Amino acid sequence: MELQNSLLRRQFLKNAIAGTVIAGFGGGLYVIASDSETRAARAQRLPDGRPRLPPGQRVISALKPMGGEQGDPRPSAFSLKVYGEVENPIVLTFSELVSAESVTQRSDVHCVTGWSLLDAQWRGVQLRTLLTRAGLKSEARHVILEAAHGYTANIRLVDAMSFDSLIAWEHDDKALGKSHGAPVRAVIPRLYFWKSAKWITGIRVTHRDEPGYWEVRGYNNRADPWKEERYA
Ligand SMILES: Nc1nc2c(c(=O)[nH]1)N[C@H]1C(S)=C(S)[C@@H](COP(=O)(O)O)O[C@H]1N2
Ligand SMILES: [Mo]
Repeated sequence: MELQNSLLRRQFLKNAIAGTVIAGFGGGLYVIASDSETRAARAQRLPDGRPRLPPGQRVISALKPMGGEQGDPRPSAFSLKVYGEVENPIVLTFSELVSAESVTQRSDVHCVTGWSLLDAQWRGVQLRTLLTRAGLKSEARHVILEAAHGYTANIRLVDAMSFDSLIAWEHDDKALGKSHGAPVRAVIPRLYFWKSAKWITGIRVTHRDEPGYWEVRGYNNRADPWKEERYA
């Protein structure tokens, strides 16, 4: 079943690159935005000189639900642990999380299946704010994002500490939808979107790396879209 899922995703990617305009994955059909938006994004540059649109990506016009086993969406049921290689492990309720120093940021989303969403707006707290509050130990090297039903995504500490890595509860001025991770998800814009764990429950800091849900199923451990690190 997992293998089949992987193969489907690969096929989807080939079709997306070949220019199929309607694609089905994760329970939905959607139209890939016009080629002109894709061309425009490809011509833009990020402040560090990289093209805005990573190779092999096409622009779509709204965030698409990509599936996954949903967690409990009620804020009252939410709790987030920050633990592992930290000096002071913390547990936050929803109201404690949203009263932390929150930020509103726009960032682009890049899905390994070949779609990108430009200028998604997120409200959340920087992951680095939470990690700094818990106090990183000198052994800390990796962060394991833990979610409902055992989903995990591993990211390197440097990616976790990036200014644009967020723990978010709003997308485009609305509370996250159930299928998009309600009440709270991670948003790690520098990496393919599978690293952005929905229905997040824990942030575990480790010394050793621990490949996550997709990483043990053939996806790349680092997942840098500009290097097309799609598969292992
Ligand atoms: N908990 C959890 N988070 C997850 C997933 C999942 O299955 N479970 N899927 C990932 C994948 S593969 C993608 S592409 C994005 C999709 O997010 P979206 O449904 O909001 O577009 O969420 C990621 N986060
Ligand atoms: Mo994905």
